[in-house]
Amino acid sequence: MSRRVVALAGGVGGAKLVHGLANLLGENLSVIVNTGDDFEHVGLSICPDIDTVLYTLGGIANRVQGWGIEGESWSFLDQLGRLGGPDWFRLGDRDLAMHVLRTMGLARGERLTDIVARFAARLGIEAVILPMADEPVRTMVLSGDGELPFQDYFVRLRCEIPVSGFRLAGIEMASVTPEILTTMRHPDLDTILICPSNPFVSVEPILSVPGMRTELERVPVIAISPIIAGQAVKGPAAKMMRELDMPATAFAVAKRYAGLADGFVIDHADAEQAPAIEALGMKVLVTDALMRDEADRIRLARETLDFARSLRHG
Ligand code: FO1
Repeated sequence: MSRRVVALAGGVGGAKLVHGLANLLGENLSVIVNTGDDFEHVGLSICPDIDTVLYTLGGIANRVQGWGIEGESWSFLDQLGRLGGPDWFRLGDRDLAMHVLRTMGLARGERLTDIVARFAARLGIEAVILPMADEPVRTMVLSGDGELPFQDYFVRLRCEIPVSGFRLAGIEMASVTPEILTTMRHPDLDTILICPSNPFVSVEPILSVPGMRTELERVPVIAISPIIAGQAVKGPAAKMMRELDMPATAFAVAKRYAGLADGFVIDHADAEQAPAIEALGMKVLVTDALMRDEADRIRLARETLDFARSLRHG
């Protein structure tokens, strides 16, 4: 029997586990990707998390920075800066092709879902990659008296300002796509995974799409902690937790997923938190949750799928 798996993912951290899962599951993997990080920049529609997943599964990602394309050149960006344009967001020459084609497709009235499916096919990707919604949703970062778009916070300001909350602009107009509904209701779907992505700005936008949460009630949901030993594996998750008056722990992440996740995966470094997480009503898998290389990605993916199977049978 072919078991189908859905993964909810943000950018770099999520894409690593997705890569491991894709190795094991091929076309039986569907990935629902955050679009809250998307923005319009120099006239182009940029979808950073979708592109990170596309480049990673397409085998062309820059492994060191986690986003963008390996062996990229920067002539466009250099000239943009020389002419006084905004060069704080680094658009590589090859990466530009994706943004240009996507912008053209959206301008023609195509759905983001269809555009992404075409890119995935062109890159030889077997897994199904689904934007969380076709309508634009934009994560706004609240700080002090104001708010600013996510990429301004993340890239331009290097996460240096303290956050006090988030607003998902446009979320009330967003809806679960027909492709996501079909995927979530597939009779062979047996596990939904929440990747080790930022719980506030990667996972929360996906869960906030109206109608999404009820689609997560049919099969076991397993979340993998993005926090190991009090630190985010990647990005500002731990810093955000502290600024939001939460301890930066795997347990605090598990608490956010209480009532939603049936299982939670943590690192050996956080093993002492397992009983408290189990008291939230989840089973816990303690393992090596850090993905240093491709072998780790596949190992963690396999262990997580085995864990999911044990929950169904046990
Ligand atoms: N991240 C950066 O830290 N600096 C950049 O200049 C940058 C450019 C960029 C261009 C295209 C793209 O698809 C992603 C890019 N990212 C960049 C990554 C992105 O901002 C973040 O990884 C995600 O939004 C967070 O998940």
